[in-house]
Amino acid sequence: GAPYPVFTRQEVGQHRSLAERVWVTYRGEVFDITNFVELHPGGKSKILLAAGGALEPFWAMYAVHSQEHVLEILRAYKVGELSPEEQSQPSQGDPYSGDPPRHPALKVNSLKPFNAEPPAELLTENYLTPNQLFFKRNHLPVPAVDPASYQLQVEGPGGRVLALSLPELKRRFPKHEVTVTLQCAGNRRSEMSRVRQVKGLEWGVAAISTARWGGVRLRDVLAHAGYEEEEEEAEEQHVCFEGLDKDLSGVAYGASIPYRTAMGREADVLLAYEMNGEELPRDHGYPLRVVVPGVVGARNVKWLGRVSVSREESPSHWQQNDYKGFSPAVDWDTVDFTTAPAIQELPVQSAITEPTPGATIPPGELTVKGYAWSGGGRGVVRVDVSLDGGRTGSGATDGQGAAAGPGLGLAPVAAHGPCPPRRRRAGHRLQGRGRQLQCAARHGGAHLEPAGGAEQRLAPCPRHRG
Ligand code: HEM
Ligand code: MTE
Ligand code: MO
Repeated sequence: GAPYPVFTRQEVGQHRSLAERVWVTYRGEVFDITNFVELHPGGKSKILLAAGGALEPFWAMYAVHSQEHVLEILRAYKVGELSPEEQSQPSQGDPYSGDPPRHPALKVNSLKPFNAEPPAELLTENYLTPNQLFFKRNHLPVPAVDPASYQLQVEGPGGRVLALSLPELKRRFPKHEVTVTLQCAGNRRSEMSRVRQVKGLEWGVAAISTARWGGVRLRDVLAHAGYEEEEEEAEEQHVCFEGLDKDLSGVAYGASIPYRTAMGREADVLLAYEMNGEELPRDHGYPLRVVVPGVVGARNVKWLGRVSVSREESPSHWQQNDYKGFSPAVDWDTVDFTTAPAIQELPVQSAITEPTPGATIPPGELTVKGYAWSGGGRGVVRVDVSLDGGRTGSGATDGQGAAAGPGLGLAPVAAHGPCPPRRRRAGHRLQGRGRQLQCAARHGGAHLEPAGGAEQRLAPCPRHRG
């Protein structure tokens, strides 16, 4: 076809609004994306940030764009090319280049931002997950915080702002320690997606981990700032948190929890500076993060910069337009986020971590390992393991499941179940994925069979059932 017209960066830079049309460059090509602005899944304001310039630094931040279907959209809007001498990119600098090193055992779901979980079978090796293996869920680059100049801002009643340095926090308030399990709302999404496609990171069963957190109590800090313990008939309020991790438009990660969760008499929400006896690692919020026992990971704001109390929940995207639950009848075209409350507690959760799906199981007694989590910071009362999809036998547990105390929950459970018939024959191998699992051996045996998404059950080999 006809060659495309050639433009300079300066010419592209004159198209920065809908009125002057919106142009962007990508890998030496020029695109007029005016007609796509309103259609952008990430919103109009985000896409306009790149108007008149290069997409690369933005797409480096939002890796969701490194997919063929995104490039296909872009191609349709091509209007020209940059002159060869202008094609060499001005050095952009990768916003993630300052991220900390990570443990190679982690299973990475997304590199930029970094999202990773431990291998399931390592998760149940320890009741407290080692810091390096603790799942990591970042929405943005890890901010580099200088502990010497760090100050936590706490907005008091009437708007007066209290600034607290790290040494001040540690000196002024008594240290508390709480063992808390964090679970990401997306934990096990890869299994949900087998039932119905859901949007988001494809987590396995290990976007959940437990640590002993050390720090100061949020209620002590808020009381110091002038807030009082919850009054019975008081209007509902929220404690809002802002992280120091910011997107390119300067918007910080944020979330909120109900005032009563923070200020109730029993409240043990922490501003943590220690994790499993070590200094809080950078990936987990160095130097200070919120830890809310029993509440979904998303509200446990890392790299905490600011705390305030408000009649409204946090205005953050992640409080308002994400981390909410809807009925199966709702899809991405019809969803109205204002109709659902923000997730705080998550429901009961349990998963088997060993054997893993598809594993070869040796003959003889089988040890099944997994975790059980009660939700809401309540203790685990009972763990049931069944070898036949729940039809019989729930006993057979001798797990350490009955963890007590606020915030406790993740209990590695070892269950020695009765072996299926003919267990003394050679081990069998399970083949295939999802519901197509087959027993390849000529004998019975137990294996993991995903049961409709949200849970896994231990079932006898289907060919040898009954
Ligand atoms: C999501 C296209 C520019 C931020 C998306 C998606 C597409 C898209 C197709 C959905 C991807 C998926 O879920 O599979 C484009 C195109 C752009 C552009 C064609 C330029 C011509 C930008 C810029 C920013 C941005 C400049 C940031 C400043 C986002 C975000 C999402 C997104 C945050 C995720 C939204 C969500 O998950 O709800 N974009 N984008 N985009 N985009 Fe863009
Ligand atoms: N806090 C900030 N500032 N930025 C974030 O991206 N991610 C949240 C929460 N706090 C996040 C954050 C989410 S969704 C989860 S599940 C937890 O942190 C994960 O905590 P972890 O990385 O310590 O496991
Ligand atoms: Mo999360």
